Amino acid sequence: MKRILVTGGAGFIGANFVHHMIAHSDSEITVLDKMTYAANRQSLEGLDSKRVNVVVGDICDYVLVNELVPQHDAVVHFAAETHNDNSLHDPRSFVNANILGTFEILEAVRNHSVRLHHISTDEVYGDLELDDPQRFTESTPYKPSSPYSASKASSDLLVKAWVRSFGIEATLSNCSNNYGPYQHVEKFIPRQITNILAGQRTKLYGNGKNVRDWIHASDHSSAVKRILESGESGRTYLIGADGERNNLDVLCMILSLMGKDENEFERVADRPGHDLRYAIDSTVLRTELGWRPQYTNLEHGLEQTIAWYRENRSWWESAKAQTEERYRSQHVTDAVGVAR
Ligand code: NAD
Ligand code: TDX
Repeated sequence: MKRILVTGGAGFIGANFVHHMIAHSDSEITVLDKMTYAANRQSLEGLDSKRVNVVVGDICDYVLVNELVPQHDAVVHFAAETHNDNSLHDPRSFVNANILGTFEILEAVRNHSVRLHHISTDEVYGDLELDDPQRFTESTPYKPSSPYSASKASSDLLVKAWVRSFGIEATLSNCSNNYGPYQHVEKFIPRQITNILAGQRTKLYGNGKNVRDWIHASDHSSAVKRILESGESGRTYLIGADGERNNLDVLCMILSLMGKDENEFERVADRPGHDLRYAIDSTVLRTELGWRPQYTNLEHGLEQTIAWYRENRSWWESAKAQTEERYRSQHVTDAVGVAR
């Protein structure tokens, strides 16, 4: 796996993956990224320019994708529209990037016989009750709830069909909620951290009982590297680090780590269709491929993440005002009409 094409490499997890591969392999990487609002060029600064090349472009661009794919040994496909709240207001961009974009990547890896690893999410499985003893496994049926998760589920199904019908060499992974450096301030954890750093109140959707299964982006990267090296074509691997917490607990942890009173938050309108709980059983990845997460203490991982946002204000400050403005304009069009 010497030459790797990383789609979406200027986004949160893609950038963490590029840093991980540069530090832990001798790969040469081409990033293909459209540089949407979610991308940040600064996330790739300081990397060896002999090993990392950035191409600004769209995965839906047939000509560009077919020019780049054959120059590589593998494609790791992160590029997507990723924010659930946005998918409720602009589903078209999710269908375009996540479904049609994945289709173009699939056709190119098929035409040029290049290995693919497709990055997906646990949200394709829908949600679990809070007291359900089950967690998601590789055989859980798909039951996505939002336009975002439905578009990711569609992209997964396309990949599986291209493996079965055309024999392409591809693996898939479905991972739980990531946190860590370089995450856009629209997402839950960075939104709360940067609200506190900017002197604003933190925002909790609904009653805060919704559970997410947190994993550090660096552990997601090491899992993807392991699958690229040893995964079996056609297989799906679930990636998770046993990090289930409800949103209220995570918010209280952030407030306390940042020296604030645990009551200093605002309850805002809930997300329509809000998934209740996600939980990943990553036994297959651990037993078959021997993967282990390094970040097993969420509080410690959050402490490091808070320090990163404190020390890298220039990375997030310009996106902050725009993001909060987008939240304000989105809730105006919501039926509930309460500030989010
Ligand atoms: P992100 O929104 O931070 O980054 C997405 C990147 O894709 C951006 O750099 C954007 O510019 C790029 N992009 C979007 N549309 C594009 C297009 N048409 N052509 C080229 N580039 C395009 O997302 P993320 O959180 O880093 O997620 C990356 C992948 O991981 C996604 O596929 C997502 O579904 C998956 N995932 C995310 C999480 C999570 O917790 N964030 C969990 C599991 C899986
Ligand atoms: O301000 C907020 N307050 C709040 O309570 C925000 C932005 C979110 N929330 C809640 C909603 C969710 O229950 O926090 C939880 C996490 O929200 P997000 O960060 O928006 O993530 P989620 O919707 O769970 O999806 C994420 O994980 C799976 C990523 O955005 C997806 O791309 C990934 O597939």
